[in-house]
Amino acid sequence: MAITDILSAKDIESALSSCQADDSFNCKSFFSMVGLSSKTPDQIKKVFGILDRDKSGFIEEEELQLFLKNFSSNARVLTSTETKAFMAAGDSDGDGKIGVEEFQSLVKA
Ligand SMILES: [Ca+2]
Repeated sequence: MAITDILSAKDIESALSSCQADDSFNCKSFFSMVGLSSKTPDQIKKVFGILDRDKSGFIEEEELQLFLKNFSSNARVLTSTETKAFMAAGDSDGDGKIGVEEFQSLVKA
């Protein structure tokens, strides 16, 4: 299962080029540019499964930091400011990690 099975390579390229500079990443804009916001809950769940690298059922902070690398291995890691802001946006129950339902709500928000 590759991320390009769900998202278009062209959209991924534009989304990545929009946040090349440190601290320019915004999860809402990224989800929209990459075309994820318009996907079905099931497709969003599949993307979640890719982001959850250790298959723990949650996206932890270390995985969030590597978020852009799931779209291209050459992409940068998120800064700690970006990672914390992303976590704060998605972690609605405050357990320090993002579950699949939290991720689906964040993407659709
Ligand atoms: Ca995980």
